[in-house]
Amino acid sequence: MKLYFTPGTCSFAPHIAIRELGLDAELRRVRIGADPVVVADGRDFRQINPLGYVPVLELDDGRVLTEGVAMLLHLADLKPEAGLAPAVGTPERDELHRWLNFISSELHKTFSPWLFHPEYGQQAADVARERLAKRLAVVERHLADRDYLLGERFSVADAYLFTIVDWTRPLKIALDPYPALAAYLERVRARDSVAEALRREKAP
Ligand SMILES: N[C@@H](CCC(=O)N[C@@H](CS)C(=O)NCC(=O)O)C(=O)O
Repeated sequence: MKLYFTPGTCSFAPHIAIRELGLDAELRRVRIGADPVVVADGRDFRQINPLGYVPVLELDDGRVLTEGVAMLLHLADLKPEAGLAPAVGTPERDELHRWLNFISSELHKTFSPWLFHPEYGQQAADVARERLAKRLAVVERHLADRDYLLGERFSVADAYLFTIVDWTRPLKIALDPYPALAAYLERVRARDSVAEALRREKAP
């Protein structure tokens, strides 16, 4: 399989999942923006994803999967024994879906684009920061008495939450009001999968 990625973006979430599962994946770096291109060959990335978004996962059967959440579930289900997603039909699986959707619609799309695109203006950024604070407080309360979103065990929702909430660093959003979340980020950052994914994304 091939993962189209851009360092520092949401494509880091499926990359963490790939490393957690020890899967063999070819990495294809993309330069996103107005004219997104696949760095290696200069191909117009919109031929692969018309919206120009990373991540994209090209599967071995030739299918092209867009949407990070779909990728995370696909990857986790390749190796159910790794426990990155609870079994279908269980209450824990419902929790996983709930968190993946929350991260995608309430966190990811509040950070991005509103806090990464100055052209939307200061008012949009202020509103986004306010909305984000309420949503981070929800996560903070949830993590107060558990190590990971689903409890004891790391799941693909953690790969996604870590990736998105770590954007607080470049955006200089202080985590003082969220001590459990801050500790959680360091817990996830310490995982071998995260270090390995970072190392590979930095490789030339
Ligand atoms: N709905 C997509 C959104 C992906 C997305 O927002 N990707 C960002 C990086 S985090 C991107 O590629 N942005 C490029 C752009 O806005 O032109 C998903 O969840 O996979």
